[in-house]
Amino acid sequence: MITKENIWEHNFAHEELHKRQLDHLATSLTDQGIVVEDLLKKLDDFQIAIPSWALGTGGTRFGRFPEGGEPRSLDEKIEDVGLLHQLSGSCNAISLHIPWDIPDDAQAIKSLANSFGLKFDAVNSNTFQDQPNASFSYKFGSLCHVDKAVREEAIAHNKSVIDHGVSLGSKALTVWLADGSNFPGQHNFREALKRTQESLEEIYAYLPGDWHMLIEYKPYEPNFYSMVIPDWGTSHLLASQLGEKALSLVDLGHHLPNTNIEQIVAILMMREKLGGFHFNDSKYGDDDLTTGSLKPYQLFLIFNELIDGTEHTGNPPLSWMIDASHNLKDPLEDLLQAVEAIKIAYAQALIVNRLNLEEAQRKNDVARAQQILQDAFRTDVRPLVAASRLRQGGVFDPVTVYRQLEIRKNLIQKRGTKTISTGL
Ligand code: PSV
Ligand code: MN
Ligand code: MN
Repeated sequence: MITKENIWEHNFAHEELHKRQLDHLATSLTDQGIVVEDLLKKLDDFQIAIPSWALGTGGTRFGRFPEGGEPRSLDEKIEDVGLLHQLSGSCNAISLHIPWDIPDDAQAIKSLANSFGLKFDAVNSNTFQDQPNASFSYKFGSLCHVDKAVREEAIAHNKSVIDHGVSLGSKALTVWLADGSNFPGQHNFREALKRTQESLEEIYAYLPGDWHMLIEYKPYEPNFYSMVIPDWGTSHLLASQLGEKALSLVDLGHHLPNTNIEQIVAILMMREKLGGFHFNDSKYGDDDLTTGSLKPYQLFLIFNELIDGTEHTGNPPLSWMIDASHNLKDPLEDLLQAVEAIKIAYAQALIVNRLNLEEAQRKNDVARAQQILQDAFRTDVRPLVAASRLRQGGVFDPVTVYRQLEIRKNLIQKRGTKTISTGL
């Protein structure tokens, strides 16, 4: 849908402007002793996975207002991620939810993805909904269920998700459990966690040698009195007991308001147990709004810890994914905005003067420490992010190109207005 000529024309038209902006920033960074080429290489390498369920219009339990042109199949979801990657140069992977996206012919799906330069990131299991033809219901839980037969069904499902992942070249299984209770007395907390641990052990034993299991936590929803894995401590406890292939996954929306997420990141990395991220933004809870739309400073502080942790701990490489819902905006525009926000926060954190920060911390110079962080945060690094995008074959201004080429209109013509996407 986007030709090389489209990209060339747009980039050519903005060449002068881009050069002027970049020169200005590069001069200022060089004056600070920063090697701009090193920064660009790090930005080039930073790739964010897109979940297969985020490409359609989202919704709430009150309603959904689809834009049209939504992908009707896994093939079309891959095409959409290919489009995002073509524009941004930063989305080289797709993350599947099974059974929403069962790859019937793994080889064909893999080669379609390859043709867009895409790989398969972590595969996600789903035991939070009953599946058609299932023998048992997850109404009262899955891996924690009191009935062994239900637990076995959920374990078998997770194993089959691993099998699908293996056939696609994925290297991680993400487990998010909706398991929990809605009323006091419903669960024996200790026993529910113990059963979950035992179920996870069986899934862990099935993991291929070079795989990771990423354990997500969430304080509430869909259960509102207790969740079996409510917080990073419980996730870390499970991951530690399981073994070195099990790691915790931080979804930015899965915290109670005002939680210090950057501190959680630092501690998990210190323990070498942080496995990945689900990016989104929120005001209240798991709002799943566009990353960086509400709390860009928090996002920057998180990246600041991620970089510090990468330099000072042996934490394994992380899996990055956007996990947001697009209720009002065109999902593809929203995802492009999220990718940009993530790369901006990363670039800002990369330019933090760490030697000066360490010195300020050693001397208890609180005001200077704050100043150092805010100097980086208040730097407009967008020209640097654009430069990296252009090096990756992307465009100067992704959303503008998306609009000028009327991509949504084309998608609606091709796919219709009434498509119903899988997912939430
Ligand atoms: C749950 O709220 C979650 O964040 C998990 O990552 C799920 O897999 C995803 O949303 C999609 O339902
Ligand atoms: Mn998530
Ligand atoms: Mn969530």
